[in-house]
Amino acid sequence: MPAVADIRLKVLLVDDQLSHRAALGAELQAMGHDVVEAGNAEDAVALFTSLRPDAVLMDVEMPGHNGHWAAQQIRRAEPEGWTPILFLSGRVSDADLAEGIECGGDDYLFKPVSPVVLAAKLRAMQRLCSLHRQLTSLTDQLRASNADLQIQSLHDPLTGLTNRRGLDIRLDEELRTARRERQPLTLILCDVDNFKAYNDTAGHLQGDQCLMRIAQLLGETCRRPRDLAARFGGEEFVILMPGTSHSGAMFYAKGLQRMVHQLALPHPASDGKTCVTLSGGITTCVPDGTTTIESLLSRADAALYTAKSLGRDRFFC
Ligand code: GH3
Ligand code: MG
Ligand code: MG
Ligand code: MG
Ligand code: MG
Repeated sequence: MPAVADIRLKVLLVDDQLSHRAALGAELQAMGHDVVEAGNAEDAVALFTSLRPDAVLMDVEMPGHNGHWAAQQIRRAEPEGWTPILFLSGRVSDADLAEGIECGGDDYLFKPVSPVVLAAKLRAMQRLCSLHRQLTSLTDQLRASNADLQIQSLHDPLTGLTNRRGLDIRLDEELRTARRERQPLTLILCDVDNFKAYNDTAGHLQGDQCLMRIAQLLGETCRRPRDLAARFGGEEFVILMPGTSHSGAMFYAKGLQRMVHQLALPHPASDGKTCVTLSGGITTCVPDGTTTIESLLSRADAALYTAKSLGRDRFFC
């Protein structure tokens, strides 16, 4: 535990009586703290918001709003944070103390307070404050790493594309939307042709590079915000295009085939071709109550099978 007494605090000192503020302010400064003074509850809240002190020493009885009100405003002003509020009051009954704590105070001291007690109480608050800061920073780290994990769990590490899990989630959403809005939905299942032979001749690492280039291209072709390129598994990819009709899908596929040709990734063992090619199965429909993710994928898979049977390097629907 660090020597918390050495930490210099910015203390907001709230009291309607100038003489109290002067005496307490001098004591706090003698302890090495910086002091900001407010003479009423409204000023206290305004100063708290603009100066963000490390601790608040708060009188209860003041003209206008009282210290309880100010404490409540301060708590509201920092829903995530926590600044220690110590009441220092001439109202010294048990009920007064209980009410002060109830209103958001962390401690309740009776006037007059000795400098020794005040210093000790502030030290206790510093300790809690530093624990609170540690907790906040741990919570922030946890939130950030959860967000990272969330992204990782929905993406494929090799290509960076959405993975099968992410695809399932999006497909489910887009299927519902298309059904509700009676809009067409296009799904294309793409498969790299003769990829086993590619791996066998060029090697698995080169195979990975090839998949990355294809994935990059697929990602680039999905220009509209709701289009999605996903790695379905192995050398298979899915393109999901909400709002795209049959003719739009065919137009896209032609363009994609041309771009894969332009990539001109040398394929040492493709039957009849010198470069890597893609085959694809396209399905477009306005989904109804019977359309499911499985039925869409199964239709695209059947079309892909036909594209392969017809000689590969083509898209079929
Ligand atoms: P077809 O034209 O009929 O699709 O033939 P194919 O050889 O592409 O299909 P097959 O299913 O026989 O082989 C797919 C190959 O893809 C086999 C597998 O090792 C390879 N593969 C799957 N995932 C990866 C990967 O992440 N990296 C590499 N390098 N290869 C992969
Ligand atoms: Mg007062
Ligand atoms: Mg395959
Ligand atoms: Mg293949
Ligand atoms: Mg195969």
